[in-house]
Amino acid sequence: MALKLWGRPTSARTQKAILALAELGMDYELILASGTMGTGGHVSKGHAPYGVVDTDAYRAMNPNGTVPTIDDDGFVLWESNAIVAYLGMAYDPALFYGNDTRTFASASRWMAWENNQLIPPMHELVMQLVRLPEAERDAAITDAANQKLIGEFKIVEAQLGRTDYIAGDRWTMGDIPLAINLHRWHLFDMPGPEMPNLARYYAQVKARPAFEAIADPAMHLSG
Ligand SMILES: N[C@@H](CCC(=O)N[C@@H](CS)C(=O)NCC(=O)O)C(=O)O
Repeated sequence: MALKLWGRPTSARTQKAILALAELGMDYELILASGTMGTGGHVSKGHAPYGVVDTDAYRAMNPNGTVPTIDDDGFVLWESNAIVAYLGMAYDPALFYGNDTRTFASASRWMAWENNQLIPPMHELVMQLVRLPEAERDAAITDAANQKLIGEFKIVEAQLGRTDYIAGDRWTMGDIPLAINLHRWHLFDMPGPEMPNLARYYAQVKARPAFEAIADPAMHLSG
């Protein structure tokens, strides 16, 4: 039975699962689910959401009512970074972390960092730039979120001066969340300082065949 993934293609966290599955070359069934977005766009603009997340059956799997959630042959899991780590450990530990405990720990550290440091300002940006109705947008909030993001990307820039990828000199699962956030930020075309290591890294992660699964600008700019 193919793995089931509940989520929406415009969700950066759902995209982590999509990119991980593409890296693994796995087939899966995507079930559209969301309380905030649907085919037309965001609920703040009056569009109907995909739904599903408020049903009893979904809440029994994921009491948060958020996406993504997976069901892999009866094993249900939510939390996007846990999903990425699970898929790697279950299906290709060599690819995802060199089958090495310290590489796993280092990649996990950058995934937790992404959840804590990158996602909050990135969420602010996506709301201000694409999801909210124009009348509800605030240039000062956009600018503050971009400045916060630049500060975080400078930490990545310094790390990438020491290593080719975020958790060492080889690609790991730690590059999955970072690549998605970086791609989204480039598509937003926000002002920022020159960060040559980050630019080099963005070209590297974009060149991976699996990147195609999350490359479509519509997955990042639709609101
Ligand atoms: N920490 C959770 C957060 C999950 C989360 O907030 N997901 C967002 C999408 S990126 C969501 O469900 N938004 C509301 C919705 O689409 O209904 C994770 O990483 O999976």
